[in-house]
Amino acid sequence: RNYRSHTECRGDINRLNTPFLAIYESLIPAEEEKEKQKQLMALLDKHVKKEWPGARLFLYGSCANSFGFRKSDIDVCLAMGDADINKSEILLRLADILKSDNLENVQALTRARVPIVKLMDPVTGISCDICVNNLLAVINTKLLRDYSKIDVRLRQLAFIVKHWAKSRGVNETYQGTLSSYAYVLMCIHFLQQRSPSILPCLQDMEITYSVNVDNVKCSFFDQVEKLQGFGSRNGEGIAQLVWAFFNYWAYCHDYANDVISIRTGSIVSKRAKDWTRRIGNDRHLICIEDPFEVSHDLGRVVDKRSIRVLREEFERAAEIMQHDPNPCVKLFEPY
Ligand code: 3AT
Ligand code: MG
Repeated sequence: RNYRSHTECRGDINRLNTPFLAIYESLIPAEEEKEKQKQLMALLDKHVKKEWPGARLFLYGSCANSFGFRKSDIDVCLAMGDADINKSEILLRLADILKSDNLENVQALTRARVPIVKLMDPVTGISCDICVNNLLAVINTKLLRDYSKIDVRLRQLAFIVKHWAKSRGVNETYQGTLSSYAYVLMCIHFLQQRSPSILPCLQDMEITYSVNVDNVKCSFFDQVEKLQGFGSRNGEGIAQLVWAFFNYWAYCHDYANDVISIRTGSIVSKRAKDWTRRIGNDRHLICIEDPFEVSHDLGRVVDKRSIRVLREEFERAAEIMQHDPNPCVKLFEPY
């Protein structure tokens, strides 16, 4: 490789806080979007309750974890209580019910990896995907949202990183790059590791919230209002953090041996998880442990070709952050 780690950041880094914050502000959704989401949820809830009185609807994913851009689609989970159901049957029935209201493009995709009903609501203009009993996603959505309430720099960093990943074409799991969920975990891990740390490890504190989902125990500290000011001993601004984030993934992360783990608030070894060998399609070329499904590596979609693309993009971003006079333009240039 041509470049080495920059142990020292450029001297004018804090000059870049203002333009990065302006980008962040331009991406966050307006308040009225929340109202429209509620309106659509109320409509869906009415139909669902009529057919299945014991069922419940939850928002999950970026529309509920606080890391969603403006005008995003919403992800909804239909929780049926009973685990022993035929998902395809439920989805087909749900699609029939919703077609009879004036919702548009209602389609049941029962053969997808995560089977869903898709639809568009012409009144609010919102598109939505509804899945069945995907409760771990509802819980990991809460964990991410709770982290975002502790220090605003997480939300700022994750928006910049997601915006970069979408602009550079490295937010496409079907092409072997990483999901938005994986990028947010990378940001949480990174802020846990700053010194002094900007985020705590909620799964390593007193348990105030605990649920069992699909035989996985999900428990953590969720009284995050008590953690206001946790990161205030660390005075780093958003530009410094963006610089350090890319510097870490370009030059400091040990891809051969390390797994990042927000569950432990630290690094665990690939060897301890037995993620050293390729098994089937799982290659473990970049390792990001799911906080609840600990045998899941969010990096498992990454292959020999896409790991190169990813690492080259991390290096490009790190170089821009170190040297470019106007990084806020260059960083997000379409690929
Ligand atoms: P976008 O803003 O839509 O890019 P998102 O947060 O909605 O980001 P996804 O659409 O990729 O992210 O995923 C929706 C949610 O599904 C996010 C997370 O709660 C859950 N999820 C996604 N991938 C995984 C995974 N591999 N393991 C567990 N949960 C996941
Ligand atoms: Mg989404």
